[in-house]
Amino acid sequence: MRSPRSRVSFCATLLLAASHLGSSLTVPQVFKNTNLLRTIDASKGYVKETIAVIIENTSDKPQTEYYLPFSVPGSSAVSYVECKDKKEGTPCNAEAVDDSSDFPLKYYKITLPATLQPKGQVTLSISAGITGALEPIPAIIGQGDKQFLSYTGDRYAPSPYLTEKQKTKFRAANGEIPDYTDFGAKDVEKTGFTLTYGPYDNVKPWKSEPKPESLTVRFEFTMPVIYMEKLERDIEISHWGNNLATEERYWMTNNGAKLKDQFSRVAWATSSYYNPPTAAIKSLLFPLRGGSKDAYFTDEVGNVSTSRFRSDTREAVLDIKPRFPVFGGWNYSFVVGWNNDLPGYLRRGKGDEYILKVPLLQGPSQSTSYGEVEVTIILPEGATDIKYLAPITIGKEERFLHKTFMDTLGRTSVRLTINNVVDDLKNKDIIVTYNYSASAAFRKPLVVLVSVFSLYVISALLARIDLSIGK
Ligand SMILES: *[C@@H]1O[C@H](CO)[C@@H](O)[C@H](O)[C@H]1NC(C)=O
Ligand SMILES: *[C@@H]1O[C@H](CO)[C@@H](O)[C@H](O)[C@H]1NC(C)=O
Ligand SMILES: *[C@@H]1O[C@H](CO)[C@@H](O)[C@H](O)[C@H]1NC(C)=O
Ligand SMILES: CC(=O)N[C@H]1CO[C@H](CO)[C@@H](O)[C@@H]1O
Repeated sequence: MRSPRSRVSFCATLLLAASHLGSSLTVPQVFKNTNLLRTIDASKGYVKETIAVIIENTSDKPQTEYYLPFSVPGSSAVSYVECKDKKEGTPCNAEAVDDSSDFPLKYYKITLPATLQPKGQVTLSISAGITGALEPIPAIIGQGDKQFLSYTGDRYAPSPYLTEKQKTKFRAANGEIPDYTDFGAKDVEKTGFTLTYGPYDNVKPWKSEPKPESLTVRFEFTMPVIYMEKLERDIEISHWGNNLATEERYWMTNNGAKLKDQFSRVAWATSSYYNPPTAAIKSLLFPLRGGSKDAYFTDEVGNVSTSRFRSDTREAVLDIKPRFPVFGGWNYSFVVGWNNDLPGYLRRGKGDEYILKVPLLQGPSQSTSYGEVEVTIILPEGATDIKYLAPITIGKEERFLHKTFMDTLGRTSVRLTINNVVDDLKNKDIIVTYNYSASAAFRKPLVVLVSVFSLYVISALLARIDLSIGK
């Protein structure tokens, strides 16, 4: 018979074997972090967090699943997570865990690029874009004042495993860092744009109680905090016109510190002469692919003439100036669009199959984050069998027929919605394949021919009627 004592130790082993995280997520204690370096890059107006970590399998079984949480308090959110084996460069899959019982932590399940044998080690590099984590402090500033952003996060990188050694690097936009948490005892070091916290030894697995220690950094940010509340991006393919048309409708806000007093055009004009850095959005530069043409820029009022566009076969740039400088808390909606020759983006596959490769997101060269991005790909009439391969997890997908002038059926369209996007996604391609048969391709000229012919017949008839009246 078992003694009560052995039963107690059996329970203790069970407790050790699984640290309980809320009601639904249980992370098996099969790893330890041997060495972890966390980099928090806040130099772009949103946060990019990178974790480089050597993990070790501390169990007696081969392991493939590693868990990593990101802290997203308040209205902040994870935009994307990317993972790779740091040495080999092989990508690994990172999947959001549907569990919020450990708020503010958002967990990701990482599938290791290869099974890790007991005692085995692997170095992972995991990056995440995080939106809404920077707050202007002060929240309201004068027209010529400096702008500062503030970041608050955990002192220790949160992990469900023991971390033997760790450091955190915080990267600001420049060397002006008036306030930052100093835990004392040479815990933090400032060099240039960077603060380094640690090294810290043997940090225990994350627990919500007692409340984990946090660190706050307030730094100067001389650029605007460009935020697109919404972007509607339409990509329209015309086999017949041999054209790829792009149109983008933006609802933009400057998420920086709000303007204290009324805007002074005189002060603005005077200071503009010296062209000082400003937290207002004065212009936006859209780098486009080579060969782009027919670019336009309109807003609610109409065509905006203060835009410049230059293009050659290698590159193209559309430089737009909003009608007014967009200060913190101000909005500006506008539309840009351009054309490209289709052959640079579309190739023929087997049989009736076509393969389209276009950037999922383009947008301005300045760092930008997006609330909601809706990308609509409008294929020719009669396209079937549509499949796509996206560089990011798509939130929502809709398929419908888009009807325009002279279409009989409507064009096959796919609309993809993604939330909380950062510009790291810029220029990553989406690949769309579809079938488009010769008979479908013939429909358009046929419709045009029939309509022209009927017009001819009608006018001929009218002419005869005319004649008969004239008699
Ligand atoms: C706007 O500009 C485009 C292209 O430059 C031109 O075709 C169009 O007529 C203009 N519209 C207005 C209302 O000025
Ligand atoms: C800007 O747009 C947001 C969201 O559409 C709105 O809540 C806000 O009131 C607008 N701000 C101004 C100054 O119009
Ligand atoms: C689409 O094209 C591929 C390649 O030619 C072919 O295997 C497939 O059967 C086609 N699908 C349809 C519905 O025609
Ligand atoms: C079976 C086996 O070798 N398990 C080992 C897994 O790794 C930890 C340390 O990393 C060892 O303590 C285990 O013995």
